[in-house]
Amino acid sequence: MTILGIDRHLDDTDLARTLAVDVRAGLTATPKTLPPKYFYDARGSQLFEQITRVPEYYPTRAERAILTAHADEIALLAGADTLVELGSGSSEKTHLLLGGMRTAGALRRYVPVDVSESALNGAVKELDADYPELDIHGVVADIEHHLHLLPRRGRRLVAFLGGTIGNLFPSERHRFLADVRASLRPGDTLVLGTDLVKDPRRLVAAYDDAAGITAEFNRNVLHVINRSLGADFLPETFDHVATWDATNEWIEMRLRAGSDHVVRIAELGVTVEFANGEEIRTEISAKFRPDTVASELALAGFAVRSWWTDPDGDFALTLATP
Ligand code: AVJ
Repeated sequence: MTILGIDRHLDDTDLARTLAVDVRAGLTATPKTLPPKYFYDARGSQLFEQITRVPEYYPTRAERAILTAHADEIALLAGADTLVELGSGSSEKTHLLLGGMRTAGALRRYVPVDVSESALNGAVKELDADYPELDIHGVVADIEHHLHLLPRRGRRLVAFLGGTIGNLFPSERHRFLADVRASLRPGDTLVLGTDLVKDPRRLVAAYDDAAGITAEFNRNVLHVINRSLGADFLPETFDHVATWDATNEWIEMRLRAGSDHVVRIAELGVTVEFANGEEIRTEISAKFRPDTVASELALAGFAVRSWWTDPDGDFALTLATP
């Protein structure tokens, strides 16, 4: 493995500034909201790893099953020598894709893209011994803003896995897919992971596990705001709420205040009033139908080449080309 270095399009000051802007906007709005991207500090990332192992949270296992069965086929169809991974989460999935690309004979380069440099370093370390032939070119970037800055070398397979696209609202999703499309050239390929609509009881359980890990993950965003912006939230006084919105076909996570109270956010010079029972929306996680995945990709200028689900039909991977 050769580490080619890291491109930084974002630093801690940028992150602190966007957090401040987003928190001010979200907590002074009615109803109150917070963006899901701030769950993932070191503790939040650890809690998410734990979520992927609770019995109720099927998406990670389902996506892994698809990759285990079809990574070689995906690699052959893509014919890529470069894997670009947007939000380079778990190295295990990366491993399956890189393995497929190696079997296909073309593997040269891995480009993990993440807002967190420590997440990038983690991803690189995990792959160290296994892929001596690999050049690694890390990119610290916000995938909602910096897609045009991605390295252009090689024939690329761009992976956006985990169902994270479901965290975007439909209009944001369209813009994101159109931006990905604009950043690709002929010969490049997108592989997109999407969670699928299913029995609402299973969906709600996946976002409200009995062990309470998702609840703690949800409250973690308040710990992040306390630490980063000098706020005095009492996270444990907020209840975790997960509901299925049948109209929009998304899971909504919220935090519900347990009393009338006021929170001070020192670094914003802001106080926020909560009524007992008032909720902050912290995440949507949209679920898809096979035909909506295809039509949204088509609307963004992609042609769908192939798609796969796990044996239970819970999750889908779609291969699309510009
Ligand atoms: C990592 C964004 C795909 O939406 O299912 C897990 C995050 N939130 N449990 C998802 C999450 C609550 C997860 N993604």
